[in-house]
Amino acid sequence: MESVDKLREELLAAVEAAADLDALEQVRVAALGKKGRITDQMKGLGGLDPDRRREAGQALNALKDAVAEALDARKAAMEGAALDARLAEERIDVTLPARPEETGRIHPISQVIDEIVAVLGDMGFAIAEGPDVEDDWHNFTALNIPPDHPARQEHDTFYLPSADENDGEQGRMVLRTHTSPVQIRTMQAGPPPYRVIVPGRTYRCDYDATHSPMFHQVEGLLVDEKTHMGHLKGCLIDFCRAFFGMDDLPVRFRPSYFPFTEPSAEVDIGCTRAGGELKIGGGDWLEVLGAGMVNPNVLRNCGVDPDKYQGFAFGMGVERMAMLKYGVPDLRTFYESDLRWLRHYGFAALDVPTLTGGLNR
Ligand code: 2NL
Repeated sequence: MESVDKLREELLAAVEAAADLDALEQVRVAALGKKGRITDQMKGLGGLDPDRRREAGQALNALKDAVAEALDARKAAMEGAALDARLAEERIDVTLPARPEETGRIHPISQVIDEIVAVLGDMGFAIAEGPDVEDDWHNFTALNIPPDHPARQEHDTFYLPSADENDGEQGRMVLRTHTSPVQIRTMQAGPPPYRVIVPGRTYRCDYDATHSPMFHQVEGLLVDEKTHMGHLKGCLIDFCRAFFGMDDLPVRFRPSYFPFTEPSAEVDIGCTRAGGELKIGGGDWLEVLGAGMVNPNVLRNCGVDPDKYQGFAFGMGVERMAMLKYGVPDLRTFYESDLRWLRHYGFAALDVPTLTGGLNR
């Protein structure tokens, strides 16, 4: 039999000398494998007399344990070093600005929603969202829209098939015709104050140069104990001037009617019409928003006490705002997925919307 001490020295040296995990595995096989040096020695034990056998057996077992332990330690060290190297190699600076996307464009509808949200978000409004498929109660009844209102007729509203299983407690299911049901749900969910804006898709059965069956709105709702028409005016004047990027943009409020607000107003901004062209700013008027003080019936429908709380609401069409701000002449082109159109009217990705938006880039 070889000297156990000599073998130990030799094998431990080989473990230390192994340069990588493959080399280490070769050392393991050569020592502890089926035909390994230690295994060979173990097989030789049978030919010894009992006293020698016990002594040599113990020595070989101790050697086996020592070599196995050295192999484990060396493997752990190698793996630790490999991980350290990878961590050093793959370190990334997450504070670096992202590289601008060269080819993709942001659709003007997305851009304009981002810009509207940036202005109103800066004023303290939070974003609320809700389902596109609504029930009759949230879309109409809660909003003080009477059963015979023209908007409820088949030709304006997309009704879901009137199978009984589609008609909940709250009436037939519809594709929401405005984003107002989300404000209704916000009010139902807890007590005032409310300061929310609701961007989202809306649907009406209508299709021509200025109407698309699917379009986008942003609505807003602010309800507190002493909110009044002055707040509505200040908020929407500031909004129009920030969104269109014009500090002295004329803004006027014209009396109007909505079932869900009382009093109601249409908001016009100054514009100039010259030779078929429309420019923002000037002495002519252009309608951009609808607004009003929330009708007490609507508050009551949502469990809010109209003797304690009052507030204002407003709504705007995103397509219309985009057409006005960026000079898109035909609404239908928003949904044609024409890449040449998108390259022309689209926006660079990561062009973070500022309060004045994309015009001043
Ligand atoms: C428009 C006019 C408006 C509202 C929307 C609203 C919502 C609730 C209560 C009261 Cl929950 N009002 N929304 C109010 C006035 C006008 O939209 O021209 N939209 C495109």
